[in-house]
Amino acid sequence: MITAYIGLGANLGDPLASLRQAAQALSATPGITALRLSRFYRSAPIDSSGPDYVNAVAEIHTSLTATALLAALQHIEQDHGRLRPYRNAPRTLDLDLLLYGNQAIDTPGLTVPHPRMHERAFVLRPLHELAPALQLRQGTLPVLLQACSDQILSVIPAQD
Ligand code: A4P
Ligand code: MG
Repeated sequence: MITAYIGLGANLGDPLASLRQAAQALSATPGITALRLSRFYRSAPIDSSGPDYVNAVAEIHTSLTATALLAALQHIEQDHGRLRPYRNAPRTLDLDLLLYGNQAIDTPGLTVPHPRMHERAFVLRPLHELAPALQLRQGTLPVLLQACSDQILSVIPAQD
């Protein structure tokens, strides 16, 4: 079993509902167990456009290979009507494979750790909530969070 972290994001449609459904779909995927979900965060778009995003991170235990896990994420994205008109376009659901154990993967279709996660508060804050002691190649989560403290991010209250 590998511990993996998935970044969830959406800024079109009903983002909160999409993220909740995506977390349920992840839990229901064969080969994925023990899902722990962070709180939901509202965040201003980074290198992107449109309304604010809702973001969260999920920790899972999985027996799937990284490639099979990515395929499962893309399948869930498709179920949510994800269109890809251009890179970083607003989206109804984006599922990124952030970390897959401590493996480094660099193939044409998959780069892990996710190459931009260390500079994004909308990933680092929820990740820190789930795994405060986690270290990325670029540093500890608190140090990396300090470096992107200008990014606007707020916790969405649970009853929302
Ligand atoms: N791919 C390679 N590595 C991975 C990985 N680790 N996880 C490939 C997932 N996919 C990976 O992704 C394009 C291709 O990347 C996939 O076919 C897969 O084979 P995509 O999801 O179709 O395209 P994208 O989302 O436009 O690109 P990407 O790279 O996911 O974008 P980013 O960098 O993740 O940025 N601002 C806020 N506030 N919140 C957000 O969630 N998200 C983005 C997306 C930009 N700004 C944001 C947010
Ligand atoms: Mg993506």
